[in-house]
Amino acid sequence: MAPKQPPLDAGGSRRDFMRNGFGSFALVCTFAAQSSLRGSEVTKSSAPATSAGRRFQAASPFTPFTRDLPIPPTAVPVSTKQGVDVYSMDITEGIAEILPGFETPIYGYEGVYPGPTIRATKGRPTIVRQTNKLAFDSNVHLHGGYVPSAHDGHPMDVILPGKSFDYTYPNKQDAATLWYHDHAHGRTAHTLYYGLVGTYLLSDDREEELGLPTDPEFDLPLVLADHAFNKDGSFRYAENVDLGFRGDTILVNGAVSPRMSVKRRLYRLRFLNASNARSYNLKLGNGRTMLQVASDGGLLERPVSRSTVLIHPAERVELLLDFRGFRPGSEIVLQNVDGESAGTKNVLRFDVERGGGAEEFRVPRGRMRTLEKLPAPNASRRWDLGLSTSNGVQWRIADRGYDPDRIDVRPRLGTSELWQWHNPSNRVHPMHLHGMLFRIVERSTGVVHPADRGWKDTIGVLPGETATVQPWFTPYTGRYVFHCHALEHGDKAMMLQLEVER
Ligand SMILES: [Cu+2]
Repeated sequence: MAPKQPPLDAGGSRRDFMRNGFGSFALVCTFAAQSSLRGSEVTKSSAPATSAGRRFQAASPFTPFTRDLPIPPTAVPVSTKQGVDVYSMDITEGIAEILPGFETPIYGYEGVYPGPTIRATKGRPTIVRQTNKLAFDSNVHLHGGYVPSAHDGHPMDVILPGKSFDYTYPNKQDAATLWYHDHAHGRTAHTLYYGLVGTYLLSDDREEELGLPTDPEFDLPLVLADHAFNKDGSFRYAENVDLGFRGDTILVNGAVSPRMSVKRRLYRLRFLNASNARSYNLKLGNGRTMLQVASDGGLLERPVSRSTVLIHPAERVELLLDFRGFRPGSEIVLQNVDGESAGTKNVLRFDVERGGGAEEFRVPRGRMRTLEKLPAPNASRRWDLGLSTSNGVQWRIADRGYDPDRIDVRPRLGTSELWQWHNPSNRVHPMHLHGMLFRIVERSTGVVHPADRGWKDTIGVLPGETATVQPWFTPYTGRYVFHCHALEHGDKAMMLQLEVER
């Protein structure tokens, strides 16, 4: 029997749309409607209003800065054998309380959104046994990881329903904020939107030497994603292959524009843009600066002071925020200045508490690392990014759509090339390379920002821009993909394949 497909559109009619208009919101829907993602469409049944429901009628579930920032659970190994930490996760359906008083059906690792945070250490391998309890194929890609091809979560290497796969991660790279997510071909826009994302925080001795916060209380992941809701509280998704999905509400770790209670201490905030297609331009209230210490592939050479931070889908940015200089009771809002509405502008508010105790971590000054020198490039390639309408709306790289039976590039292991992303379209294309890292060499839109000069695995190629990157085809041979991480673009064929050969 063929596996059931995920529902293509869990949205109902426009009448069912619960808009994020927190200023004028009136709760008109039935409280706690039960819905399920099971089967080919969302089923709904109504339940009577409860006292809990009435309590929420006074305030909109979209009112910003009312919920405390949720922290995803930290994964605990089921065993440790000969220095290898073994984890076990179920890829399954779940229910999340995203809007207070509502139940939102999700897909989730361990049934939660975002999935459990895996904290790994350089030099200490992990094995993650993933069991697919969904009714359709799934797999897991460790985004940004140096991972052998067979464990990379290639779009065609899927876990069938009811089956398991042991993903082995060598963790031989430098400390970085990695993340894991579904990569089964053609449905990532849907499955990531409904919750199949989690962070994987790889640490090493260098960040300890630098005194960066490593205590989970002060070192935490912040998963950004824009969503929309039906009146029963379920996620609303409508496919738009050209623009990509745009929601009217920003979630941070699965809560609407939450508040985060902070001590007068130093915090290391690891932002992940897990949105389908939205970019964020983060800015602190009153234009205070933020200190960026790391990007996709780990530490920058030097910390970079930033007044705004642009983060495209799939990118990670580590920011140090120092609340020691703030008076207790201070409220500092982090905004997305590119948002088009209150719901897409308000990201997070930091509420400074009294006290905090002695600081044990340090703000790094000067050089944090020396980036490895890449071998001289031995080829130069140009990849044109464009839309095709000959077979429905699809996206193309160099006039090609994804074909799993075709290898588009065969670089030699250990070599490097110059790859020029040429984007004549009017969309941002966050181009991502699996299994290896690159550096940004040149941008037609201006100088390469100091914060973009570290190791990268994703670059947001802007409308009209030509950006040149230098990938280093290391450390493994084998088949990998590179693709646009605007998920609707990647699903609709904006993906090619490389095979690294010895
Ligand atoms: Cu794209």
